[in-house]
Amino acid sequence: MFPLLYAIIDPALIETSPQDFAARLASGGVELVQLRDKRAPARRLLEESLALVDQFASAGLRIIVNDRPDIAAISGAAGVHVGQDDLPVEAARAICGTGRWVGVSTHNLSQLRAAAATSADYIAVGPIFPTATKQNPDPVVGIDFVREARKLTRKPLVAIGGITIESARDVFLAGADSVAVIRDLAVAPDPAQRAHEYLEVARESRSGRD
Ligand code: TZP
Ligand code: MG
Repeated sequence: MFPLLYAIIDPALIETSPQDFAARLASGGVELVQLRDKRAPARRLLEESLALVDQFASAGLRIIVNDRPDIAAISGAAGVHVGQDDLPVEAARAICGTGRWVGVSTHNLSQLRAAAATSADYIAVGPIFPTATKQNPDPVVGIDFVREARKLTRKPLVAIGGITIESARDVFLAGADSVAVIRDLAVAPDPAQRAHEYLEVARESRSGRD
């Protein structure tokens, strides 16, 4: 089963190091983490990714690198996440191989259909709600988009954008396999506890759904 919570670490939003934050998330039950550092030059991103992979890969935490298939592969990460302006899925696949995940972001139905026809291991859809985390976000797609997306693909669907612990249940009920969360984890007084709450909500809502 695809991990129910996809925690994204943006070093600009946290006060501790990415490793420290990842450790807290892992203690809350998180199995999938993305390193999303838009400010880091390639070398620093590589160092950050290597540090996370070295510390957590043996503990069963999958580290996904945002934007950069080369850095994902070189650092031994579990995968890469690409957007519509990054390398296309099959180009990322050529670098990362089949042993790593390649995930892709989509923001409308035509992008979703195109992504469904690729080798992507999962498809992200959003922004579901308004978000201040992403610069120049695409238009909000709403929860109904998750329902539409669910009809179009059997690939794991990850909902992203403005998701909070209060809204997560409805997102799962609409058909998401996982929720990707940045800010609501970063600002939580206890990120481990918040992660645990997401996993509880996910299990409850999905058991009512299936
Ligand atoms: N892609 C679509 S919305 C978004 C990304 C990377 C940001 C999500 O961050 P948050 O803080 O969970 O709204
Ligand atoms: Mg990107």
